[in-house]
Amino acid sequence: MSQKPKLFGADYSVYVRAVRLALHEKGVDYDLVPVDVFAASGPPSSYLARQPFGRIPAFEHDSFNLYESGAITRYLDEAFEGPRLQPATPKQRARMNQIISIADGYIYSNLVWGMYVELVSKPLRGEPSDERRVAIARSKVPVCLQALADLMDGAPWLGGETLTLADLHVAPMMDYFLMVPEARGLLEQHAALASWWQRMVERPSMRYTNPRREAAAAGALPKHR
Ligand SMILES: N[C@@H](CCC(=O)N[C@@H](CS)C(=O)NCC(=O)O)C(=O)O
Repeated sequence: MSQKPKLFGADYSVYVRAVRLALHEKGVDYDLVPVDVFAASGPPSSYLARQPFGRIPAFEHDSFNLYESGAITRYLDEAFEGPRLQPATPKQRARMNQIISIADGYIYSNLVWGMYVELVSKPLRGEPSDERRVAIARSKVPVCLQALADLMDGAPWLGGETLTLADLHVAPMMDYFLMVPEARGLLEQHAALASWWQRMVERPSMRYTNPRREAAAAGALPKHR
């Protein structure tokens, strides 16, 4: 019998959340093993055997070790029963993969780090924002949102007619971005994208993996990263 997968990481991480969303959408039970990469002392040195770059998440299933969230979610989709989270045709799959690359290449750096971390997380910690970094990110935000809206092309989900790994990869990043005061107005300039976000937040997987909900339940403040 297959063992319960283990996911190493922390609930505040957008990449850990993307994998958790895939696990929840597939209906796969798993253990979340805490690893805090932002701890003052850094991740435990033993963790580097799982993820040599010191990032979260890492994953283990039946003695098979894997890191890189995109590889993990694709593995989960193919190795486990449950709803398919990758489209059937090469073109639709390419579109899904394109959106995941856009998230990794442009959305994470600009919407999460350039906007959320600089304008929400740092001020909460009493640190000044890096205005140069904010200016660069601010100029890229409309490009990111327009690209997502264009690629949706009128479909309900980012990658087409059904929920895919692309939605699960982008949603945790969008969640942080939307904590920036100006973000909601920017999103609402794209009606299809705003409707997509509404559909996403209503999913039980999104509610269950909400780091603010988990932090509140534990009586702590979220770490905001
Ligand atoms: N390409 C990696 C990215 C993972 C990643 O950047 N995780 C962040 C947390 S969301 C992290 O571990 N950051 C620690 C650091 O930058 O030192 C993946 O897809 O798994």
